[in-house]
Amino acid sequence: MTLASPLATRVLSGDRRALARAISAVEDRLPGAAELMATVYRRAGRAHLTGITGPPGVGKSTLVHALISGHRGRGMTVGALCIDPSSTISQGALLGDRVRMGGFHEDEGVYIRSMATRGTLGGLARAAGAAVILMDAADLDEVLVETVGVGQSELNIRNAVDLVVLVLMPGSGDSVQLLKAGVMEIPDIIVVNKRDRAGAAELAADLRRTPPSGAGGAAPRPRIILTDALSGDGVAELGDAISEVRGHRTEQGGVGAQRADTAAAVLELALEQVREQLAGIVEDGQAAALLDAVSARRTDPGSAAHALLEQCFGPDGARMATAS
Ligand SMILES: Nc1nc2c(ncn2[C@@H]2O[C@H](COP(=O)(O)OP(=O)(O)OP(=O)(O)O)[C@@H](O)[C@H]2O)c(=O)[nH]1
Ligand SMILES: [Mg+2]
Repeated sequence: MTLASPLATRVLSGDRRALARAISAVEDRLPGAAELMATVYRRAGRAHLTGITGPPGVGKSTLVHALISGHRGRGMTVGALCIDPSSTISQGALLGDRVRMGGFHEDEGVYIRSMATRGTLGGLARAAGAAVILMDAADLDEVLVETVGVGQSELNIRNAVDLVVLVLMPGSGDSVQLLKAGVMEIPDIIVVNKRDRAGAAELAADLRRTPPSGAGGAAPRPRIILTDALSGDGVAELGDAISEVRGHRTEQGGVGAQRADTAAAVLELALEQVREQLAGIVEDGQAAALLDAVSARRTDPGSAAHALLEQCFGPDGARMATAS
């Protein structure tokens, strides 16, 4: 028996130290991590999962802190996952400090975790997705996931959460342009934080006037909420908006929508695994001769790609991958 079984039992019973170990096991890809995930997944699906994203410094962590307080006030247990794709510092030193130091460290009802890049962005997304499932399975009522992100470079957490809140502030003009241009995925809710600062009302009016276009297709207009995360002004309204959107989602999101979400999540994981395996072959130098052949124009990139797939998955796997 590997580490999976006893650890899974402890995670499912709400043991926070077991949860921490389980997330590390997934991050480090320890033997048994996949089995652990397979076991806990069956028991997850009860928590409310909310993504909080936006450009650096707009007040995401402060807002997460305020939301945690609100949830605790209603007796909910809360998990917060703070992800920083730009940092490679692991566990704590920098990340999520604003939340971590916010006085929750002695509260058993709050579990806070930070995650930084260890390998690829896809690898981080995979680990984050798994951490969310573990926190959900560990009997936390609300799970908040903070990620830095603007436009297409953002770490895609949409598949890991039920809904996404984009946080902006007056002066974060670039991201507003990206949103309008349809470069950025349309969030469910847009928060104009730092409403105490000049330009907040104008930004909100601007967003209302010109709704984001593109990426989301027929997606409904996002709700726009103004907050001051430091004073807590507007945070209750944000909490209500999150509940409402979630309610709608549950009513409308039939099996079809759920299957589409599941398909996206599974596809992303599969692609990440394929990507990692292929990259491993290239990085190990096992494909050096092949790459040299392309450089010397003895073979073309398409044929080389097929040969690489063959090297990784054997002739049958490669044939399936390039059949279409
Ligand atoms: N005036 C004002 N300042 C705020 C507000 N919310 C957050 N801040 C301040 O803005 C700064 C950044 O806040 P954070 O919560 O760390 O922002 P963040 O988006 O999590 O930042 P990163 O995680 O580094 O991307 C801090 O100095 C906060 O105190 C607000 O509503 N009004
Ligand atoms: Mg932050």
